[in-house]
Amino acid sequence: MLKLYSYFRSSASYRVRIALELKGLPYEYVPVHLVREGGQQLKPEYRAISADALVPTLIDGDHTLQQSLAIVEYLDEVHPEPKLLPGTALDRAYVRGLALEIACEIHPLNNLRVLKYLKHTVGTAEEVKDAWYRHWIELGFGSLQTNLERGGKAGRFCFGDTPTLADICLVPQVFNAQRFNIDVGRFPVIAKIYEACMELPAFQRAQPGSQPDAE
Ligand SMILES: N[C@@H](CCC(=O)N[C@@H](CS)C(=O)NCC(=O)O)C(=O)O
Repeated sequence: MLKLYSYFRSSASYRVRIALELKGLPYEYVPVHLVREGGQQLKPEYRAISADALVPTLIDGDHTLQQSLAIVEYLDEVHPEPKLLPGTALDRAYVRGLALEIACEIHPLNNLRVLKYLKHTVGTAEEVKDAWYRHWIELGFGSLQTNLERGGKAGRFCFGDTPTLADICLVPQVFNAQRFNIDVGRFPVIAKIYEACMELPAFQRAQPGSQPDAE
């Protein structure tokens, strides 16, 4: 049985949960509370599993896997149906490009440890920190939407009519945006794809509110 160290609100964990659900893979859910007790990810027990103290971590047998995109691609290789990446090298590069726009250009700037550093070390006021959060999402969503339009490959989803790695990254990022009161309707292409994804039971089962540690 696969074991996933996750936090219900963690968007990187959410990516892996979507992939597991799309592929119908059962897994044990191990909650790591990122806020309680100063952050359970920082405790020695979890650091023994994840040196950089981040979720998700996927355990497959004797193997410990980190980094959500690497985990999703691993699952896609080992359990190829339904495929989460398209069939040609060019299309795979396109889909990975969309996914990485979110995973590299937006998400890391808004990670909890970055926000904590801004607040506690830099001394940033709460409203400035929130503005920072919204800034990077809005900037990133603007260019993501342009790239989706220019790419001309979107159907119901980012690439055609079946979900791919790009949708797996897009949905959790929209969830984060909504939490910070960003009007995602300003990015109609993204909003439409998000709605199409959320019609699928796999995305619904993976969403934060459906997790055992949801609050
Ligand atoms: N690039 C990593 C990002 C992992 C990550 O940033 N996880 C966040 C939750 S979404 C986390 O564990 N944050 C804890 C912290 O910042 O202390 C991945 O894709 O797995």
